Amino acid sequence: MRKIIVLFMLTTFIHNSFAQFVFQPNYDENKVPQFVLPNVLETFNGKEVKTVKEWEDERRPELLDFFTQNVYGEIPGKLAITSFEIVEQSNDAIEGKAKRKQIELTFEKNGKELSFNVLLYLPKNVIKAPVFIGYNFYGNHTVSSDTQIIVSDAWSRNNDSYGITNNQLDEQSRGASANSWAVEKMIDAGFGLATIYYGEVDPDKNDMTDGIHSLFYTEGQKAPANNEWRSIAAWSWGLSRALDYLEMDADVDASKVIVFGHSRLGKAALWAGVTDQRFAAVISNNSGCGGAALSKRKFGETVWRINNNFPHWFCDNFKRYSNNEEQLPVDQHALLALIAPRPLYVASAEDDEWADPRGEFLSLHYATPVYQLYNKEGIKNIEMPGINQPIQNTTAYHIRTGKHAVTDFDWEQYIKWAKAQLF
Ligand code: GTR
Repeated sequence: MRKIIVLFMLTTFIHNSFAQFVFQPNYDENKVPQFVLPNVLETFNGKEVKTVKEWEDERRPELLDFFTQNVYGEIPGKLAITSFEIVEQSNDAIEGKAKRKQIELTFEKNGKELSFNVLLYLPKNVIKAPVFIGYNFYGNHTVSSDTQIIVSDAWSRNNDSYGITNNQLDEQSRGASANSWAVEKMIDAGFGLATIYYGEVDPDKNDMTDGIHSLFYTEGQKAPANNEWRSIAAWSWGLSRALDYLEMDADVDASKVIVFGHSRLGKAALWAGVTDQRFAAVISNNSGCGGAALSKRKFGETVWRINNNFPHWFCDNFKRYSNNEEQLPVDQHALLALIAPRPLYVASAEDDEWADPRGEFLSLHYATPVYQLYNKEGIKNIEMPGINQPIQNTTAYHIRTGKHAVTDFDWEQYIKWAKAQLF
């Protein structure tokens, strides 16, 4: 038996190393394969969709079902907030311009329990504030040097530059990602910020026994079924539950909550925006493969590579499309179209080839016909705009100079666009 296991592990290792070698990422536009992009306005049965009603009654549900069953995974039930507690609050945050609240949301099911914390900053001079909501990668205390932010004790990925070596967060990383969170700019513009450490909802590792999934398990179950959620859908679920809380907070205008995410958390933000239409607008920052980028271009990160490197992100059924993008009856432009008619911003970075900026742009371009059904202005031009030259309609796009990150430039655009779209 042992020999068989060793042999199996050895073959898997050789197979994976071989595949990593053979399937080198492509960064050459001339080597992008020819592909047919499914028409967002034609049903799987070939029926042309001409009205909002046909879109909402026929096409939208079948696309949503496809992405649920084959890409992000279905949530095997419902789970509302069992209780919440404002564990800390102050009227004197961000140079006295903001209120701060830290709210612990608790969920109970099948005798198990999970809690996660929302850090909320709200402008003091606004009665009911619109709010940007998004996850952070290394704990709420990293988004600002504010000494009152509680440090999470949840598992974290290690990161040398943050001084995280034993999967534990601590004081050392307080404020370490403040550059990615323009909190003061948001407050000055009249917006609040809600942020959550994603590791409290589901630790980002290939282990489906920790995090929120386990609350739904039947006895002895260790992993979700092939069509069920893994980490990305779990993170999206958490955003919706945080919105449930925001709906109860009298200081928040819950009809103006903009869901934001960077990279893997941009994938989660898009899926949250698709599955929960209460989010008033959606922002995808450098979300790449499995986010805004078209999979069929196979540029930079591919479906095979993402499923191989992060087997816990998408549902198991998505693995059928590893190195098999041709068989996908959808592409990510259809995911973006599911957000219509709500405002949607897709942003790329020039040096972030791994996330395929052109694929992100084209995806938004090809989602435009659905926005047009609602008489909303999408992105008609098939040519990408110049670097640092945002196009801001109901759908918006920019590609800025620099690398895979969230910068002040990005936030300045998001704030300006959100103001124009929501007020
Ligand atoms: C990369 C991954 C991307 C993106 C990124 C991130 O390793 O390949 O899909 O999600 O991580 O989240 O920073």
